[in-house]
Amino acid sequence: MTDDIDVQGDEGRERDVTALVVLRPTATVDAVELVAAEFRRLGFEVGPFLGIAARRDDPRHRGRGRRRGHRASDLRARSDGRRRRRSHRDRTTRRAPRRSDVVSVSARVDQRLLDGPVGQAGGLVVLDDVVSPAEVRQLRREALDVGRTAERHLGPTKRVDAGRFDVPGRALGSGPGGPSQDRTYHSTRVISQLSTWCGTRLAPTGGRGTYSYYTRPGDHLDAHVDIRGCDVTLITVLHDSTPADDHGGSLVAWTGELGSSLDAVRRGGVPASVVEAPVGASVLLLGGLLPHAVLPLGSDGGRVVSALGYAAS
Ligand SMILES: O=C(O)CCC(=O)C(=O)O
Repeated sequence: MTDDIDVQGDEGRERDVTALVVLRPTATVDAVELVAAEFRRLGFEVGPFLGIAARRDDPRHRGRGRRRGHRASDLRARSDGRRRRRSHRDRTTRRAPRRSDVVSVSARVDQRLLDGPVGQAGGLVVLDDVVSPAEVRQLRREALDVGRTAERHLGPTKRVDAGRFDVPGRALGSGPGGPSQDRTYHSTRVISQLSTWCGTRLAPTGGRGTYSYYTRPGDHLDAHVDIRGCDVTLITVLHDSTPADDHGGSLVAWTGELGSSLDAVRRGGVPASVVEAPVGASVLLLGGLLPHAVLPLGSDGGRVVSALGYAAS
């Protein structure tokens, strides 16, 4: 994500900070939405997008920008470091943002995911061969290391749209991946296998994944779907010392609510399935479409996972 986008800060007034998101020609609409979601998470109010350009290679938009006098270079920083100053005419003639562009791109991708093998299986599958036992050992070693400095994340659910802009309530430790996880995350073999499972092309959402640590009684992640730009998630279980007869700390998913708003799940009464994934196995889920959660950990044991997000196209 950071490779795709420049964010130019502008100090503004003390409580009125503005930021201009500048697309590189290869940035996707989902990447813009991901940045917007991150700003919302940080407590900023995000106004309407000033302009959204589809990828230059998107056939729907081929030639359009040129006819209108817009070039990809209008939307990116100049390589010599100077910023192009937009003329008054640019500002008044730039195509107005169309929410429908975003919705239609996302809807088509969502449909491809729903039609793919994982979608047809209810939104998730448990795989025991996509991450090899040797890779799992390396991830586990790295996770133990990162765990020493993992940050605690605590907070209640913040509802925004009963969907991908919501912030789920949580209590867990989290830390960034390292070289071992990076290798798995960006492995062309892994990406190609996951893409086949999902029935559409995937690419890492960002440069790095994370490790999550459910280690204290009550640690959990409330019902949510993953943020925009993170359409598919690969959760690899690296450690699980919770009692076999206790679902605390387990991943659960509302497969009957695939593609639905979170409100129904939050009202309660909708059955969830506990995902049985032993240590070493990976859960591949359509995290942007499938409501899921981690149940509060009981008083014994803990669970550590590697979490990798992928954008679908
Ligand atoms: O820990 C898990 O099994 C799931 C984590 C999760 O839901 C997420 O990272 O979005």
